[in-house]
Amino acid sequence: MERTLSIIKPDATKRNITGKINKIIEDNNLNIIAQKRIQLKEDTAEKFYSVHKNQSFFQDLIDFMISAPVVVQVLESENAVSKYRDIMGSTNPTEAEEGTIRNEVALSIQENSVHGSDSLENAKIEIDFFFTKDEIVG
Ligand code: IDP
Ligand code: MG
Repeated sequence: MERTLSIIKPDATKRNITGKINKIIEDNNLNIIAQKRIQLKEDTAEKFYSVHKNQSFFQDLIDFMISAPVVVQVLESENAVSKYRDIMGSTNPTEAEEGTIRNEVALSIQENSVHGSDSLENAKIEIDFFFTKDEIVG
């Protein structure tokens, strides 16, 4: 079994579609074993996305991520990391396959509704970034 970090982003919490996204997650047999709605602060968002700090879109991304609450989640299944990346679809929703979350609900390359860890190593780091051990009930 693997665990991965998911974030339901502000464009989705603002549109009241967190349940719709959770249904896609659960219909694909990923188990939501931790979940909380939080308001990111600028410094927290900057730290979480620090790998992108030299990208032209960095400040826009941070402003977007703090523009409304997010829902952070831990998902568990076999191959959870790559499985969730498949279910999310491509970063740019115009390139995301039918049936993926980003194809179904994302608005743009920035407002693309969900984050998912991109490797098992990063999944562990990102889960620890948001959750204590006792908040995760597998
Ligand atoms: P990912 O979320 O599919 O892993 P990353 O390349 O890690 O994509 O980028 C992180 C986030 O930054 C994206 O999900 C999106 O919200 C935003 N982003 C990525 N590329 C662009 C861009 O070219 N313009 C605006 N925002 C972008
Ligand atoms: Mg990424």
